[in-house]
Amino acid sequence: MTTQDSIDLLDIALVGFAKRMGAPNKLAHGLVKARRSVVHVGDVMRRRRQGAALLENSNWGTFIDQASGYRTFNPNTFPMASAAVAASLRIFESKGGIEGLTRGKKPFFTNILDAHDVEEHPELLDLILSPEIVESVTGYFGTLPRLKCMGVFVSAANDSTESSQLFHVDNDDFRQIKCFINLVETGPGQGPFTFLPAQSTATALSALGHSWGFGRFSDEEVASVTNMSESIALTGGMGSGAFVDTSRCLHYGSRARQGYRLVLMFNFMPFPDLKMNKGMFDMPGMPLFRIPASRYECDPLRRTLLGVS
Ligand SMILES: O=C(O)CCC(=O)C(=O)O
Repeated sequence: MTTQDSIDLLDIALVGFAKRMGAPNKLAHGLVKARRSVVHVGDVMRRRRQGAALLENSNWGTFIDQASGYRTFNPNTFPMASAAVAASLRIFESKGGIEGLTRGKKPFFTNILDAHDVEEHPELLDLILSPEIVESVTGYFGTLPRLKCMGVFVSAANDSTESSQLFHVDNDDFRQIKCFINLVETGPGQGPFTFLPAQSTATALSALGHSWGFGRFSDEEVASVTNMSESIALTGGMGSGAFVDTSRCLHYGSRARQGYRLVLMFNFMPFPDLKMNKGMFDMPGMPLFRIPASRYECDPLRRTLLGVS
């Protein structure tokens, strides 16, 4: 058993105890967050200081809107984006494209990126850890984030509407940022990532009687409490995309009915996050969690962003 496993067992026990004492789910998990923050207080303070220093002369700190929990962007917003898009497409082609796809645990949303690809294609981390992106996410969290996972995800044509193809919010923290970048021209039939802004989500979840935690909702349930014209689908050309707080914005994706969708997705979390170890590492098609950091041996900022120091 690793240290991480034993810490998770302790936190699982803490959640169980708090719930038995009558605490709501969100409060029970808030206790876990507080416990982890106390254990890592030195890192928490250091990340806050580093984040504040980074934002001192930055124009990006308010790029992601706090109230709505998202920000869309176009192919020209980030200087390093076109090189990262081109590298992602080379990786996809080198693995046989859509014909070569072996579907993973989630057959409709399969990551094809591995650690070797990240080492061979530095353009990916050049973008993800670029000042513009790091400062945007730091501004949203108010502290230096941790890059939790990344992937090049293929959503092959399918006829299912299940799991993350249904409206849900992610419950591995109270806030997080996922970035989705379209790698091919994406139309409404190709399963675009689709979400409701945080304000509409809060109204909808409270009308649905949903307290924080696990839950998936049909379109009809969400439509019964929301004006669906507020939903935003990330259709658009290569390099278009968005930052979305998937803990605060109801979302779904991969309802690819006509053709396939291909996205570069990466996920920044506050530190420490609330994730309980579910043994999802290294499963075929799941996001890449063990992101190679060897390139950054002399780069303390990027090592911190990757969670290795
Ligand atoms: O684009 C998709 O398939 C949805 C993915 C999703 O729900 C997530 O990453 O949280």
